[in-house]
Amino acid sequence: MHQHVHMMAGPENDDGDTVVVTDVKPKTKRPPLYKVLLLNDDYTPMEFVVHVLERFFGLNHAQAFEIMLTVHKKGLAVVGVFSHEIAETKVAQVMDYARRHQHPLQCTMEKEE
Ligand code: TYC
Repeated sequence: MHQHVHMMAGPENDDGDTVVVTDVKPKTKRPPLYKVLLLNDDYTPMEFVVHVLERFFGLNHAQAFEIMLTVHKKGLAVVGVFSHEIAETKVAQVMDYARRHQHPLQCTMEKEE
């Protein structure tokens, strides 16, 4: 545990300086994690979304189909949780892949609480 030393001298203190030692909380914050979200739309084919989830998120077909259906019914779903750099890469890969195939599929990221 790290400590701070305080030297205190007061006018009405006749015994000289007083040493006060206080503990300092070790501040090693883990880096924040980011949720990658897939958004529903009316035009992107279901099979394309399933393919995207398999290709970029390492899901098997059943997992990918399940998440695709959740997005379709609820409007969005978390498809994974990653470091900032990995999340940014996934979002860029999905957005670029959708654009190249002329689908309006949207993918975003959001800091985890
Ligand atoms: N709603 C789309 C459809 O009915 C399917 C879809 C699912 C689109 C998930 C986007 O992220 C999405 N064809």
